[in-house]
Amino acid sequence: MFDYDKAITRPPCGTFANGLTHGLLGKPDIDLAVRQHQQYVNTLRRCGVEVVVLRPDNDYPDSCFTEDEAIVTDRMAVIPSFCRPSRQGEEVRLRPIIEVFYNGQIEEIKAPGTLEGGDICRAENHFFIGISSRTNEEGARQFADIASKYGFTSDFCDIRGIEILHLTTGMCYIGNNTVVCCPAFKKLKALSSYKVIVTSQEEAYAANCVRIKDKVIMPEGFPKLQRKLTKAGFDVVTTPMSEIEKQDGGLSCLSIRMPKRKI
Ligand code: CIR
Repeated sequence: MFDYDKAITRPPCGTFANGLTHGLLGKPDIDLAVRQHQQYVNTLRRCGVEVVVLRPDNDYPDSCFTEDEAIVTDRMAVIPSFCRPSRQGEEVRLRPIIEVFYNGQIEEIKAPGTLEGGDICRAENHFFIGISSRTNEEGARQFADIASKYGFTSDFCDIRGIEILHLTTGMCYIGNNTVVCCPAFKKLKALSSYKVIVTSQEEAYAANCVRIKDKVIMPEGFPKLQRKLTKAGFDVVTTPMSEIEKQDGGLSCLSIRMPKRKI
């Protein structure tokens, strides 16, 4: 599942600092955010992925977080449904690009369902579906139904009592039946059959990493997790994320990773 072909990204735009954020880390430096995004794109390329870089879109301050705008697999693509007005419409702007690759196998989350791509975490033929402040039970149920139509199983992970934005903010699947997660997620029932690498509390942000082919990309500056992953046999590369973090974005949020199509 990590043999991605392409990734779709969009650089932070001029209105990036007006996006949604809990704001605890201060205002982002937009020029630095754009440079960090460029480094992220270069890292994806070094991992062997062809990267599509879209034009920045000032109408949508959070539009660099493309992960939220579509969920894609080798079998189908799903167009999500944003609940926050400032993000509603991002998925419409992205859809023509998804259609180029997924003509005929595009599904949609429909109102009153809401769902954002950041609440979907794939582990082989299984999906963890976060129920969060952005993804409601109806949206999660619709996604599970779509997934099952294409041969995937799924589990719901209710993270509403946890101070975290999306499911992928706090966990990722990196292969070999292994999940990386933040301390608050370690008791999630859905993880009970996985090998779980838990970050320390001060490194919780780094739980959002991305496996591409034989590499795991993680944010720069989290040495404890880097050591744990290396010790577990993963080939780790890092990239700076400080300005993206200020807008509540993690490493996975900056791209839609497209596996090779089998159909
Ligand atoms: C938002 O609050 O929607 C953005 N500022 C951050 C989105 C991060 N995306 C993600 O976790 N998948």
